[in-house]
Amino acid sequence: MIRKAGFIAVGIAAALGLSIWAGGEGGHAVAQSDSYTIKFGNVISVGDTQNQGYALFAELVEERSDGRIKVQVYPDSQLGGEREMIEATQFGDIEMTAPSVGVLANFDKSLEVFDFPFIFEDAETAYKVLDSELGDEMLAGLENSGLIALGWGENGFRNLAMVKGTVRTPEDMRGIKLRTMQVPMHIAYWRSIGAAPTPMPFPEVFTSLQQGVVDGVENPYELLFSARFTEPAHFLTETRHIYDPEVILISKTFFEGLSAEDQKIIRDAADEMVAKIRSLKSTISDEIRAKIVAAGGTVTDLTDEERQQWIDSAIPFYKENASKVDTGKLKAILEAAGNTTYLEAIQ
Ligand code: EAX
Repeated sequence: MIRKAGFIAVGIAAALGLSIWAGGEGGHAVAQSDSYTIKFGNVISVGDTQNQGYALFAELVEERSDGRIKVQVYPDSQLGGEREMIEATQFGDIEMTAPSVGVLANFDKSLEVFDFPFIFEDAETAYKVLDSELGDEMLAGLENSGLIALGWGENGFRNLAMVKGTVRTPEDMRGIKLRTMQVPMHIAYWRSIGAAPTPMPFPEVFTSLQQGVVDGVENPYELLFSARFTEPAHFLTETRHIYDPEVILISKTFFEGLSAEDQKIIRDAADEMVAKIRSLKSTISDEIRAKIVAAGGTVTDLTDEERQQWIDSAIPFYKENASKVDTGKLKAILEAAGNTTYLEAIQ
């Protein structure tokens, strides 16, 4: 995986005007008194809540290091898609990124348990699981992939946005070309209910919607709106089918080359960033939902019966796929989330 990233890393290095990595260890040992810049790439729109959190992180790190450490945030996919940026971070060509957990699961299969639909009822339940020992263990596992996880970020609950008309039930998805992330379990779920999932990196989505390559997309309201996907895809349905945590990543080779003092500055600032993102996220969906409607979109809530149809639609998927992931972890998460429907389905 790391080797394959070479050409992408070259592209990013060129975009940043850096010299091109030519083999050996990625990252660089940094002496305690050194001044340096952390490049933090992400696909999120510049004003979105995540980037407000990343800006706070940059500010705190700079201030607490007396200006020695600068954090340069590159939002809006300036450095490419999420897979590319994860590879560049492994490589040490950029220092930080914060992808959706689903995309990251391509690099650490144990994270795939978060890619099962309808696990979490609300964000509080998700936080309880993410902040538990199990969540910590999953973050720590990323070290095997050349990445240090500084914490769980948050994208939020994902909803549907369609171009041609409102979707209410799983049956309505039959034959629909839905852009998904490049996430095997997401693709498998949508396929299992008869949709035609079309995986692609985030930077390609807007044009694909406009050109009719796909009939719809799914993402939290905030990103759907800020990335302007709701212009072509203005029929929204609040399915909340996936709670999407992001993971705040820093290059392992880079981080391990830092002094203990700098590592602490970075870790502490990351904790504050996560707290800020969560607090901003608590109200943003409703705010953005109102903006989508004001801009001429429609947002449909499911009836209880329709929601139940969605939940039931994933039972065959759980039965089929539970044994393909770390089943013990999946069960532990469902249990901690109080989700008996799928627990019973996979017993
Ligand atoms: O992590 O690709 C996506 O749809 C993600 O939600 C986005 O990249 C943010």
